[in-house]
Formats: sequence, C-alpha cells, structure tokens
Amino acid sequence: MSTTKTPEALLARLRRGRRFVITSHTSPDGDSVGSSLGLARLLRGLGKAAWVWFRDPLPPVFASLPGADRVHVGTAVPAGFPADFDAAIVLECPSLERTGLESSLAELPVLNIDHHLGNRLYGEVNWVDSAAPAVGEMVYRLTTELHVTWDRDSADLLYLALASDTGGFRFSNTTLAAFEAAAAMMRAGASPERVTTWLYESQPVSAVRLLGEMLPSLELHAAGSIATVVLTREMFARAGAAPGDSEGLIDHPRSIAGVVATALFKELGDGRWKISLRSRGSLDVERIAQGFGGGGHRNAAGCTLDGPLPAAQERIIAALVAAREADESHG
Ligand SMILES: [Mn+2]
Repeated sequence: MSTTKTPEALLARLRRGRRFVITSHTSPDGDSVGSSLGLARLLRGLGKAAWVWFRDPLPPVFASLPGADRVHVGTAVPAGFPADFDAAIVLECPSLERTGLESSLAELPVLNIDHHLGNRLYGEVNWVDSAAPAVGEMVYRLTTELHVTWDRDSADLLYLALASDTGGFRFSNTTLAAFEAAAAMMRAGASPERVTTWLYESQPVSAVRLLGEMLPSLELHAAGSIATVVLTREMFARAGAAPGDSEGLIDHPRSIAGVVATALFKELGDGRWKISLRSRGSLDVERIAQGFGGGGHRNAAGCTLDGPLPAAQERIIAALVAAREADESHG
C-alpha cells in the first residue's frame, strides 16, 4: 500500500516518445477524464503529440472541459493508428479489457498507470500505486519528474481528477498527499470554484429529473445500515435522461444517517443489471464486486448481474449484510 516512486522506465518512455495515445476505462469518470485530458495537455507542453481516445463518450457534465471536444470516441481507431504512435498510456484501468479497446491497444507498447489494488500489470511498463488518492495525483507526480510547465487548464483538469476521486476531499483516500497535490495544483493556477462548477453544478435538467425518478425506489435494509435504489430504463425514458446522467446519483442514499453501504441497481436491458456499490470506512465492497465478477476500490465498486431484479437484489443485499457483520466483528 505504500507510495511508489515513478519508475525510471516510464519516465524514459515518456521522454523518448513523441506521439502518444492516452486512454482510460469505459464509462469514464472524473479521475479518468481529468487525468487523461490533463496528461495530454502536459505532454503537448513538452512538444509531443497526445491524443485522448475513449471507447465511451464523456459524461455530459464534462462536455465543456478544456480539450473535451478533441477526444476521439468509439472503437474505430484514430487516424494513423498504430503506426503514428510510440506508445499507449492507459490510465486508471486494472486490466487492459477495462478500456474496451484492448485489441487495438495491444498493437502498441502499453504504459500502465493506475491506483487499483488488483491491477494485472498488463503493460510493458507498469506503475501501480494503490496508496495514491487518484490517478490525477500520480500524473501530478509524474509531470513534476518530467519538469513540465503547467498552465491553468492542466492544473484545473488534474485538480478535477483529484477532487472527483476523493468525493470533494471527503472520502477515506483524502490523504496528506491529496492535499499536497491540491496545493501544488492551486499554485499552478487551479481554481477549486471552477472545478466545483464542472463537477457539481453542470447537470443537465434530465439528471435532476432522473434523481426524482430514483428516490421513490429507496429501500433500507439491516436496521437502516444498507440503502438500495433502482434505475430502470423506463425511469431514464420518463426523465429524458442519457446513460451518463446517473453519474453521482448513488451519493444521495449514502447521505442518510446510519447508512454504511449503498447499492444502485441500473437496468442494462437484455435482462442484466449493473450494480454500483459504495461503503464507508473499512467495509469492503470491492471484494463483494469481485465475487460477482466485477471490481473497483474498497469503498466504491461495481459488477453486473443477471435479472430478474428481485433475485439480483437478494444476492447483493445478502453480500452487503455479511460484509457489514464481518466488518463490525473486526471492530
Ligand atoms: Mn481513480
């Protein structure tokens, strides 16, 4: 769990390479988007070419980020791929498959930068630091080693990555390193107010309407310690919501007094359900997600299950109750 130093092999690759493709996981979140756009900007500042390529579109709230309009989206390879690129930088992905672009990316040397404990070390160079509060914080340390000059936009993008993964500096990964990186980003011109606007005050109205659809589904279990909510495709349709509009909705049931774990069941169609799990403190939802073929972090994880919904709920709630009991008995 200790903080690892940036590998020399990674620095050498970045110094030597001239053209990079940067990618992250499907359904990109604040850390993956902020880190990718921020790193691309910083590499360009070193005179290199850097393209951000995601399989999925950015969530609507991130549409106005600097560089968001230049992101290459989809499974079709960008122009000149792979011949015109020296390496693929993969951020925040425990496995190459999490990119959704694995068959293409395998054609380039892969530089793997991540903070997930179970990272499979699939890169030619691997830098995995499970103590890092966000990949954005790792990118900050990396660029310090590369003597990059920061501009206001890159500082804002990396601050966004950090603020997003720490839940606005509230979660258990809000470490001294997180605040030290945040201070450095502010010195480089980051504006917490601007980032807050992007993160929390740029919702399309459909996302707020979707919240309204979700709240009546709230149920409490295990003496009020576990909260579950549901988002069906019908609710998305009624709210006029896009897939990315459910981002962050799981934080609402988590705000209830006494709730230590939350599960959001989102209907995928084809009878399957995507389950997002959140927890407090030492209650480990990553292990639950892994038990169902998913993954994540200790306090934020996810998996996919077959329906029908009541059966999927029963399995997840039973696992959460067991995890909570195990957690309590360990004090
Ligand atoms: Mn992250």
